[in-house]
Amino acid sequence: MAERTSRGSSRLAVLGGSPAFAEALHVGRPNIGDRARFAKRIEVMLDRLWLTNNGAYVRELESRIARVLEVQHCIAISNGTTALQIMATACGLSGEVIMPSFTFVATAHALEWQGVTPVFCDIDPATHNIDPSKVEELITNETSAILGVHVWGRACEVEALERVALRYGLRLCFDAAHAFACSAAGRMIGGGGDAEAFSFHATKFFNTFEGGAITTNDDEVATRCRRMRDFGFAGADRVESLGINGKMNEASAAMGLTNLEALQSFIDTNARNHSLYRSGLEGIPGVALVRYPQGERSNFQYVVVEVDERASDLSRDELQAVLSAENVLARRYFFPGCHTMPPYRERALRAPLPETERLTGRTLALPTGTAVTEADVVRVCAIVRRAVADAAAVKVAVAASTAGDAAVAP
Ligand code: T4K
Repeated sequence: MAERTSRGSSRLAVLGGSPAFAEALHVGRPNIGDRARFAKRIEVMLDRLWLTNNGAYVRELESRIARVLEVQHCIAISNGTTALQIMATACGLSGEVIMPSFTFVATAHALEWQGVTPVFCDIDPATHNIDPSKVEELITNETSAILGVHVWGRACEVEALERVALRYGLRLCFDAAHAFACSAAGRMIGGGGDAEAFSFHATKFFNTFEGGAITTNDDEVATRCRRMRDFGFAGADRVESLGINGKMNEASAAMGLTNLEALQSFIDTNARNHSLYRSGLEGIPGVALVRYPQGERSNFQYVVVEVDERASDLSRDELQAVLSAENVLARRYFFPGCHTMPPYRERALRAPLPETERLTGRTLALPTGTAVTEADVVRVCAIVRRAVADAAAVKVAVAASTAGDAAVAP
């Protein structure tokens, strides 16, 4: 990969210096395995004249993923949102489902699109995941399931959620979009609850361009998912259920097989970047890096900081503006929270979400992945450090540039 040209001056760009990066440094650049092996697979696919519909690459990918995730069934799907939808229907989710609001909006939309109402539950500020102790108060006669999200790839409290689900006879499913190759209490994420749904979107740790999968140890759920991703077909001309087109194509599966071969190198690069961020951000007041649990397997795909303005004297949004002026495009995942977005914002919350609301104002995802070099990380950390050190001047400059933007807005 070409070395990114970086420049920058001793002054922050927001204070009149030149940007540290000549080209944009993104969050979510794809991790891509060996190009020659991918190209070879595409040649074979073209020779085979088999492009989709449960092709050889899809079947190979499914069995390899099932082995990596130590789960009985893997059903490859066209994207993570469709995987959530098929999982929801295959697991019999109906009425209301309890889930966190602190997630990408696709988690809520997938349910709503199926005619299932998301009921938002607050999170545990220590884990950023659904708080099992707050689930019970949200359960009604309409509740059919709990849908946990392993945010940043850090596992939900699976056992505590299992206990609540068991006590009330609820289904338990997981959105594992962030959690490929991560573990929970020593077990690979993928075999939890009734089923788990992954995203293999381009920005995810493991990508198939667009793609996803449902994993489960339940034979019946697996059979239903397989049928439903193919219009409900159970054999030629035999439709046995409602279905949709959720099939993964062969080019995506070829990308998946290639990226699986490079999985360890992706983890190593992400772990290196995460550790560099940890040392580079150490001691900056009010900027806390979200850590991955010791003793678990992690993909380190998200470098997220929590900004506490009381200590940093800079808000998360001001820090984002500082980074943006340097051409570092940090993202406010997951702002502003699903419950504030249409159609959910029209509905009353069943219980307040104070921790969710606090956190959505504080988190910022910084660039990492195989496209981000050690030098990039060092430079980003230096910008953050300088921004907090110069907080008073930065605040004024950001406010002035925001006012300027507002003045030119149509
Ligand atoms: N559940 C959870 C918890 C999720 O996080 C997601 C997806 C889903 C479910 C649904 O799975 P999918 O149906 O997507 O498979 C991005 C992704 O589009 C989305 O997949 C992801 N979560 C979410 C967290 O992030 P945006 O709106 O931030 O996407 P976008 O297009 O702004 O791209 C993000 C960054 O990635 C940009 O800075 C540019 C960079 N990028 C993106 C693409 C597509 C690249 O450098 N190359 C690329 O090819 O949502």
